[in-house]
Amino acid sequence: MIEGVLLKGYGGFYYVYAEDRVWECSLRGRFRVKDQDFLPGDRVKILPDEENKATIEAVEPRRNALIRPTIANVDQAILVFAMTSPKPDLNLMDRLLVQVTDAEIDPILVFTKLDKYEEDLKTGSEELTIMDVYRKIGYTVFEVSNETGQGIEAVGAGLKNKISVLAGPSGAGKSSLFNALSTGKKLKTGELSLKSKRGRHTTRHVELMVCAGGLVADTPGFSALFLPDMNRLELAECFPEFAQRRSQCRFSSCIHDKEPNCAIKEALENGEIASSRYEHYLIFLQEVIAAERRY
Ligand SMILES: Nc1nc2c(ncn2[C@@H]2O[C@H](COP(=O)(O)OP(=O)(O)OP(=O)(O)O)[C@@H](O)[C@H]2O)c(=O)[nH]1
Ligand SMILES: [Mg+2]
Ligand SMILES: [Zn+2]
Repeated sequence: MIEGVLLKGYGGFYYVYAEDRVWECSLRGRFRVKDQDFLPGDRVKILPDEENKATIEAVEPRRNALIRPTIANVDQAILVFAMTSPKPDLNLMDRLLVQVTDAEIDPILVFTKLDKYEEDLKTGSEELTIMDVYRKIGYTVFEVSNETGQGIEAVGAGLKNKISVLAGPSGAGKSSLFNALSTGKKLKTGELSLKSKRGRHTTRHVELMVCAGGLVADTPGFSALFLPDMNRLELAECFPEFAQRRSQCRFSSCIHDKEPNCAIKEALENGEIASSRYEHYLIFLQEVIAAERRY
């Protein structure tokens, strides 16, 4: 038996990546009754029979599972935002960071359209300093051009042997990044076409794809997000620059809003915490408090 990762289920078959190839698998009888339980990202054991065909014999317990997109065992989320056209929506970026951190998934920030941004600068556009703000907090930040390939290799180096999900607003360059990362080795996939002979398909299939030595899922863009169920203290935990300073607040229950002697507000006034981050924190805090009241 060999170990692999489920890429997708489609048309009654499951496609599993193992030993550097994709296997078309069917389920052992005992799995068949609960086959909706399989998600892309599930770690499975398969038994090959003929060439490229196998049966799934066992599935490991999941480490985590995202709801949208539905993928299990996600190691990292690559949050993709354009540096220009469109300008990054920092509220959405901070929201995504909260969601990902709350799910205990590592966030990576990739700023795209570096080529366009550099062109903009020549015509006197304002410099974008936000990348350094996020670097200073401790996030992993990349600046890339999917057009010229600048910075792409560095992003690819972090994908090896991991399950990654691309997320971010529409037009940010997620699919372009995926393509830029995929150049080079093309994998033999056999029957992996998503075109169904049985007619139109409205659901967009979630699938993992082999990319830069790891597995990556592209997702459609979105413009709004709701925060996960969390309490106010958990929210502050999702802001690393707050979490580091929290013990210096006068009250241990401080939510860094109206309380006196708050270390977060002091850091804000000293310019050690970015005002956009604190502003978004307050917006999210109101949402979390409103949600708490509903229960
Ligand atoms: N100049 C430049 N254009 C880019 C870059 N990355 C993406 N684009 C362009 O931006 C547009 C949107 O790119 P996509 O990759 O489709 O964006 P997406 O995030 O996948 O968008 P959705 O699938 O709608 O969520 C396309 O016209 C790309 O050619 C880049 O690094 N530089
Ligand atoms: Mg896309
Ligand atoms: Zn405080």
